[in-house]
Amino acid sequence: MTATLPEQDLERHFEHVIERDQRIEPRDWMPDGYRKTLIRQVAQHAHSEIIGMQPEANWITRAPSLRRKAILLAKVQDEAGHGLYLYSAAETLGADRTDLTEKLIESRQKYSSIFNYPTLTFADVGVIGWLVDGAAICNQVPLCRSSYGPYARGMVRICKEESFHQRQGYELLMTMTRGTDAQRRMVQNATDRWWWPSLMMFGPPDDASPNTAQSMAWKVKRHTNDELRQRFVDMTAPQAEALGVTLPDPDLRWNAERGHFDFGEIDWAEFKRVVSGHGPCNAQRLAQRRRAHEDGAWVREAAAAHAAKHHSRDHWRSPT
Ligand code: BYC
Repeated sequence: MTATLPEQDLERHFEHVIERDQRIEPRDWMPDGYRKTLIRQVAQHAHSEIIGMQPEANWITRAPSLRRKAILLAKVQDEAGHGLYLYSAAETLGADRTDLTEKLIESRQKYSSIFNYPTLTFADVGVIGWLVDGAAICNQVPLCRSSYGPYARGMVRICKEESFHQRQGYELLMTMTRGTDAQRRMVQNATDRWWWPSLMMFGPPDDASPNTAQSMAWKVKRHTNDELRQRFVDMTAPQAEALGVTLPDPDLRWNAERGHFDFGEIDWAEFKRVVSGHGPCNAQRLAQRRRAHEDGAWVREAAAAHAAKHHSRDHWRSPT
């Protein structure tokens, strides 16, 4: 739809597309707020994928076998790919990737709280696959129906890969829980440390979530933070039982009346601390990202010089 129509017609068309569950595409007119909220969410999501490579990459050099190393390398590489699709989706909204990267390394844009916790043993690799990728799937499958076309389409492939990641985590944990007592203790210890931060991935409770109502109205988000958190608990509690690990919540129990698991109070003060830059690994994660960016400067310069050379060659070759 061209931008020569009066603004109210464009807005009516936009609302009609949303109402009919169709997709907004990059060239369509969209309200500034819609564009802004998408850039915010997609950029944060992209940053999370890129920073999210670090906790697990910590174990690549110390994986216990060649097989586990190959699996972990492939998984971490997938996360890099997800980051790139998402930065590309943000670019279709007019964002500039260099600018987004700068905002991340200057702490002017967020990334997921979950990646500010340390990975202390190899069991953390399995628990991240099971819980963190499991939470990511719960949150991201509905985003395949997000109203913005490039984001929704990107999420389809990302979710396929995330569900593969979740299964690899679960498989690693099944192997470890069938192993020695020491291995079972490692799995339980990692579960104790990652459970509550995984619940925080879904964001603040609905009554403290400033963006949910508008994002739901625009169908950028399809469910509220609390709905998805509940879905995750319901999915994960039986998996914990099957694995033989205990989730560290004395209030976790099946509520037949609600048809859901009840669970305990989340420590929102901890969430706020981590999101505001004061978690156990925030400084380390950003320093590492900054270093990687600086070390990669020569690659970006070489790529730009190469592109410029080809551009000028193509220019001289083009027919007059
Ligand atoms: N950490 O109004 P709200 C992954 C921020 S998975 C940090 O509810 P919204 C991966 C929020 O941005 C992780 N910040 O916001 C998995 C907002 O701040 P601003 C990434 C958080 O957007 C495995 C403020 O708090 N997944 O990548 O409606 C391996 C108020 O929140 C968090 C995604 O990004 C948090 N946990 O809902 C490797 C999925 N929660 O911007 C990688 C896409 C909230 O107003 N994103 N905040 O300053 C979403 O679905 C939504 O953006 C959220 C938040 C549910 C996360």
